[in-house]
Amino acid sequence: MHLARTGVFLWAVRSARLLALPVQRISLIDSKRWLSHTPRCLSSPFAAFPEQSAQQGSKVDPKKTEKTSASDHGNGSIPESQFQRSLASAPQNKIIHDTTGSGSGANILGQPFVFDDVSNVTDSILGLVGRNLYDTPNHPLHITRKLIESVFQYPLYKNHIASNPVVTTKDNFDVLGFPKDHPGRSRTDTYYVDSQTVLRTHTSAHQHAAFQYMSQNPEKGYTICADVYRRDSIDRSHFPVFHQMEGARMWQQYRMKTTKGGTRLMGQEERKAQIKEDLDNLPEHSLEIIDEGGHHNYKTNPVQISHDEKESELVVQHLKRSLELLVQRVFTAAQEAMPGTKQEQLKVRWVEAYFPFTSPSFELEVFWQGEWLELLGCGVTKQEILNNAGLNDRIGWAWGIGVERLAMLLFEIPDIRLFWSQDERFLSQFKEGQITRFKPFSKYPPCYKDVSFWVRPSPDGASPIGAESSSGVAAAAGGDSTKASPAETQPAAFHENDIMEVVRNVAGTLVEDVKLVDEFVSPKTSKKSLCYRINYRSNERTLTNEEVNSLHDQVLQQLTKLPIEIR
Ligand code: FA5
Ligand code: MG
Repeated sequence: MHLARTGVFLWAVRSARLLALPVQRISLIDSKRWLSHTPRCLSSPFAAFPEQSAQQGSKVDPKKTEKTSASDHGNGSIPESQFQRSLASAPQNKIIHDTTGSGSGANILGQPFVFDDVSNVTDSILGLVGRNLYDTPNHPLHITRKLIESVFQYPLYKNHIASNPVVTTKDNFDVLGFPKDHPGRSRTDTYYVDSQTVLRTHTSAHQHAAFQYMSQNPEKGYTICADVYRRDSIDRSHFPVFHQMEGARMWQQYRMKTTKGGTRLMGQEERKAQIKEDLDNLPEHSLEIIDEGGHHNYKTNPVQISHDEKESELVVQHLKRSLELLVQRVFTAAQEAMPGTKQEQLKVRWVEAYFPFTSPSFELEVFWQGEWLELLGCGVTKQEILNNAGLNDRIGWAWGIGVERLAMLLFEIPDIRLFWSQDERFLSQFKEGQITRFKPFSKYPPCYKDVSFWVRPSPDGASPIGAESSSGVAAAAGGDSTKASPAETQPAAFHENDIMEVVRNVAGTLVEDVKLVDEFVSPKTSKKSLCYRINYRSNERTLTNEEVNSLHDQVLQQLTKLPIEIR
């Protein structure tokens, strides 16, 4: 990475120093205060916005605490079963079976849930809920979060965190405009607690609540940091729980005093001029950016019908420049921390994207370890979503960034599993407000094991393999619905994520990656054969043969429950 010593560089250095300043303390609102209904679970964690730095405890939107489906028994018409009651005092974040053995449920962060046919959360995933790594001082994710917050700072931006990942499907999908058949809603991509409740797949699940908060508060933007959950592939840059940070900024038409003593609404032209002024006030930067989307394709990535083209374009420019400054800021901080080290020129590019809740939409990618790595998604917020939160007079942008992706680049952490390490050799390397290069303690040997099986022919064109986006990221948060054919949302005979889930459940962080290494169709039976290679490798120690054999036997045993035929 090479960053020129320009005026912008000085700006970045100056702002990097802010890291050392005491940051605004986020005061947590007691989430129980936000609970106002008792649906099928004994009580609900569906807080409008459980934690934020302002004392807004009374501003809960009653609509947000209603379940939406006809199967909602939130009025208490269904009596609580003994099992439901017992879950309330059961150990947290573990699947509990009822005495008949036919029902199950869990107490997730103090909230009891009875599972239904749609539930697919597992013990291994629930075991990771509530670790709050992004809120643990001296953890690289916390340091990265603070670095991002220092770019999007109070009082212009309010910095929030949201520690309870259990949200309604309404908040995670419906209010954001996800079509009913969006692949992100499928059980192969998303962890369902029950049919109306998921472990959030993205921080955008809190967007509506944050917008409502903004409709009553003076800040012009916000950030939210949280853990998010996706059933996804297993490799060094994907983990089923990761962290996101969401940001938004908006401009408002507002009432101004006139010379005659009355007031008038500041019109769209003035708002446009304000965006232009704010854009001009953003510093220039010296990053090399590839931006073919400078003139983006209006057919596939349109300006919204209700928006003025020029105004939307200004919002896009402000969005892109703000995020480019973030990238420059982050990498300047890294360079500052490691003076004298030879760093490669940072290559960054904008590509067009699709999200149900923004238009136009973009993704920012950086060149990392020989390939383009997606850092974030963003776009101009859909006006309908703003209007639904009472923000009819605003226009604005939003983004969502993968915190690990940034932290891996910053600290040179080579494997996403390391963030979950409780090994002191990892944890002791990081200090609040400092960027230091990770020193691997040792590279332990890999142990490869293959598993081959036949898959049943798929129903009507459903893909037997994961419905992945072109960027290799699951569509759970709306990434690439354009690229997944409608058939992909039908239940496939087999989904790759099911294999990943089995491996994860048995071996957790002891598997580095799982790759498809062979695929063929038998000319005789027309059945498809797939071979996956599992790389058992710990970041912390050498695994013994015995241990790996036992893990692999358990994986094979668990795989027999899938609609596949082990060869
Ligand atoms: C979203 O989640 C959108 N909610 C982002 C957004 C917000 C767009 C607001 C527009 C407006 P996406 O699925 O692309 O988008 O995820 C955002 C980022 O999370 C990705 O760019 C990537 O950096 C990170 N990410 C996605 N999946 C994983 C994973 N399995 N492991 C680690 N990081 C991931
Ligand atoms: Mg994406």
